[in-house]
Amino acid sequence: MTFLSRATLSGLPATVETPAGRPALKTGIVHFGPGAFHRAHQAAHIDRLLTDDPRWGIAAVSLRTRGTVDALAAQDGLYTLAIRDAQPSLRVIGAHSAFLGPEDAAQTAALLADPAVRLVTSTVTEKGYCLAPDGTLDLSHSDIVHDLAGAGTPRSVVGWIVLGLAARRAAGAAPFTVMPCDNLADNGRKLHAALVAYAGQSDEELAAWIETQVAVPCTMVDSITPASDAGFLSELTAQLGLADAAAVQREAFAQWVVEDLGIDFGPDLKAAGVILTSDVAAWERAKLRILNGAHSSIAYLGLLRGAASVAEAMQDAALARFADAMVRNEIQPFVGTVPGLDLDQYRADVLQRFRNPAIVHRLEQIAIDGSQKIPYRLGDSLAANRAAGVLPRHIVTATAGWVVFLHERARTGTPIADPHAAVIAERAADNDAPAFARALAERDIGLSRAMLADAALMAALEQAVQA
Ligand code: CS2
Repeated sequence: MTFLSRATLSGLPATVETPAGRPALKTGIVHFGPGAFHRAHQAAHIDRLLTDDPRWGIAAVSLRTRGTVDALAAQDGLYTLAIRDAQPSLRVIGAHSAFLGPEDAAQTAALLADPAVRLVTSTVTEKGYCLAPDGTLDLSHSDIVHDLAGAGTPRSVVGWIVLGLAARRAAGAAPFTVMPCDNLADNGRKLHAALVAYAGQSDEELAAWIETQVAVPCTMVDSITPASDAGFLSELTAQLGLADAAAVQREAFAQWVVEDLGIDFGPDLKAAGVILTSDVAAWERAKLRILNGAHSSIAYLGLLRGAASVAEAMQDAALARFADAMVRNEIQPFVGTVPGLDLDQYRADVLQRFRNPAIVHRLEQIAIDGSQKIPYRLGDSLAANRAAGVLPRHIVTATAGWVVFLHERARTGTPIADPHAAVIAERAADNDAPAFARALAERDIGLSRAMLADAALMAALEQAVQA
């Protein structure tokens, strides 16, 4: 089987856009977590800059497994981005300049210390930041405990970034900018505080330097990117006439909003298609609560109703109506205004994107790591409603959907993909579903302990779980 590489690039069908003829890349960005979302989103943006300005190649660093970086390296960093939408297209991305796995710690450290690297970005999922339920660094997290002990190379992205920043400071060099690109509200603020807290455990001066000298903008990232499953890869092989082990697929829509801190990020992000705004929080709120809130609701309720993909769940008229009513009546009123965004239109567009027939986005993929997602996606809207004295029945039902989903999985011995899976299974075994909901809240797992003091809310949740 022939794979995509620089040598085979010219054999691709003429309809495929390629970076052929591009000058050799230098590394100006280090990225932790080169999964499908990064390759389909950030790398596709940065790729647009590189023909004219090859300084901003991305070093892909994978902290857990080598699979992706090896596949990328074997293909000279080239891979296909398949746009699956009303107007499908194929484009080869060539934005990566280095491929580093867990064993390549020395090279990763050297790049972080190199002043040519201006930006350190991450897509490590919500749980990758090792935060406690209150959003601060979880100092009892096993990776953080390991990294703070200082024996061996860091396991956490927080540990790695602080290591890199410490090297910059020791050399009297300017810091790099840190840019988290995961679906957490206030992601920049939270990561910045986590870096300061981590550094402060051993070096107060470094912590103060990170606090005052390092920029960590908040970001909002958006593009529906289903996992690259075997079906997609084999279909693509037929289209390309060769194999591509690092290919990704996504919808046409892609948005990357970055907090405008009035600083030079290095690469010209605006030219890469990034929206720079001082009000990223409003964009984040709209996206996390409307898109991701509806996504997770549809995932859990859809799975309980026997659907497998988002598009299939949207064919379930009752579920589609539920999602629309929840967003319209219970989420949108508490999002606030987003300059330049019409929320009614946004809701309609998002639900339309969910119906994209060209994409098979498995509900199981979205259902992963619910304890890390529910607080931002549904919990914040729930709290906003309660603060206004409203009991939002749809959000309560969607939250109950998550609880019942977990309870059923645990009861039938089906594996649960969640960092709290062990406790979840244990609590589910000992309790009926309503008591299980309470047990989750008591432990701040997905639900918040504060909910327990809200008798009307707990009664509604227990009732919804029962139903
Ligand atoms: C999804 C998101 O997997 C999930 O949890 O809700 O990855 C979603 O597809 C993206 O945030 C869309 O931008």
